[in-house]
Amino acid sequence: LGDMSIIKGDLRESEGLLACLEEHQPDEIYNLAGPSSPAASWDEVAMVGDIAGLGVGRLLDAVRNVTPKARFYQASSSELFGNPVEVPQRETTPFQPRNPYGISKLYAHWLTVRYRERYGIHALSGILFNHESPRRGDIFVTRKITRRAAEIKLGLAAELRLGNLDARRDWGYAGDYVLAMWLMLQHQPADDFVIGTGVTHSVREFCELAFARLDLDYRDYVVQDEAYFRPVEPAQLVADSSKAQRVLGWQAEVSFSELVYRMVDVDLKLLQNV
Ligand code: G4F
Repeated sequence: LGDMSIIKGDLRESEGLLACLEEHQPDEIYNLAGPSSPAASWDEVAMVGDIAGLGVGRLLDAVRNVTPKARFYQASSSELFGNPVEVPQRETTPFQPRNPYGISKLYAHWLTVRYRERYGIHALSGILFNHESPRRGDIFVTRKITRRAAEIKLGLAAELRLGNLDARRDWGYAGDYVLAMWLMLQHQPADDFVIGTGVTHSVREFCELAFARLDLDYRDYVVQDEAYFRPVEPAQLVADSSKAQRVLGWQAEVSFSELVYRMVDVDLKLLQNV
């Protein structure tokens, strides 16, 4: 970990947050904490609201009281747009979240904006679209596909069961998005930004590339299963990141195919090294 030290904390407990800031006096705070599955948030509504919503209020209060000069980044999400009223979505697109995850994130988003206005702290939100990497958990579709494709290639699995293959997302590489978070915090004055690639792909296209990387045809292995379908799919979530490009000089560098290949290659290597 080099110079890094890990201190455990809980967004449900103000005392721990206050003590952590008092002891470490951070210059920059990135709040990426919280449950991250929009689909699963229906099964744990109160917990999601407590951490992803109220928890951000506890943290912002600790920041303004203990380290008011610190810069604060809040991880907002394209889920704020829900079923969007315009395509693509930008900073001024109205929010209408469709699940407890998005609703909790919306509370946190507005608190961040209002703390900035009311208390003058350097707090901002990054409204990030889906960002993926080999570190992604396999409850999310990208990693579910790449891990299972690698297992199939090695004869460790026979099929991959997925939900809606025609669902589309604006998928980017997480490393690019972490750079965007950092750039946002360096910029004066504090402001909110939409971050995404501006291009959507279907789950089917993701499968096609992932399996092809392993010289396989996804149609031989992928099975659509009603159990993984979502009752409501956002119509067209796609980012307009022109403000980030203009103001921060940011744009996504890793292409969709490169992202898929990186994830597949790492999963294959991980399984071969077991
Ligand atoms: O990978 P997903 O589960 O990601 P989702 O719901 O878009 O959420 C992610 O991105 C958000 C926006 O950045 C974040 F706020 C959130 O925290 C998280 O990082 O689903 C992507 C798409 C959906 O349309 C889903 O219906 O894939 C479709 N899908 C099709 N089959 C599946 C499956 N998703 C999952 N998880 N599993 C499937 O079998």
